[in-house]
Amino acid sequence: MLDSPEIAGGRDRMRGAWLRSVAFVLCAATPALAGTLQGKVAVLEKDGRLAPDTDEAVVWVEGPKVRTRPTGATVSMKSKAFVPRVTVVSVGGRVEFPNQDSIFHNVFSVSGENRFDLALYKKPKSGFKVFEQPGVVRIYCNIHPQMSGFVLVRDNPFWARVSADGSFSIEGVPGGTWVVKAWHERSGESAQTLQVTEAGALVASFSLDASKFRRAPHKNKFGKDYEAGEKY
Ligand SMILES: [Cu+2]
Repeated sequence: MLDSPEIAGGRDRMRGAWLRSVAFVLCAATPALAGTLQGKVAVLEKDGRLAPDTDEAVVWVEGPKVRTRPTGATVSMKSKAFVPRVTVVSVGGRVEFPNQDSIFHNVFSVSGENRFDLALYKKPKSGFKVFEQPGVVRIYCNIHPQMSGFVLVRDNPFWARVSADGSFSIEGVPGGTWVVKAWHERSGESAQTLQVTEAGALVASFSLDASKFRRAPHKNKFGKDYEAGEKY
């Protein structure tokens, strides 16, 4: 016997309700546990003054194994400076280094496994480096000792630039016990343990001491002192 259209329709509605309830139970059994980490970073100079370049601080969460598609970035060499001075990319991220000056620059780094040397070129040429290791990469120019910058390479998407007012927010931090770090060029890193045990808001605030920072001369790519006077 064939069902009447009314009975068949009622059965479909019941099946739909049943599937929805199963879906609800599955979601409840495996909640997407993730927290939003928010906080403030105070970069303190001598006399407790707040640093004017607080927005060059970065906060990141170490530990979660979550890879994303590599993100790239551009760091220009302009008016004998790296612009921007601080850049964050993911592992596998490609950073372009266009020279926008009419003089030669030679960007290089001797930071561990992220070391590289793009040799000499000037406007309009560019070079690039793909960063494969997480870490803080210090970049210099082999011609101009005053040129310095940083590329921070992260192996998960849980990082944030700090705003000018010191605030930051990192969404979707997975459940677990992690190390959260705040970094600024003149203070180095500060670490805290972060436990994400339930979805919702997490708070971490950092006070970074930049008061003892002294700008010291660094070596060129050969590990030697820079010669006085610029050759290019
Ligand atoms: Cu240079």
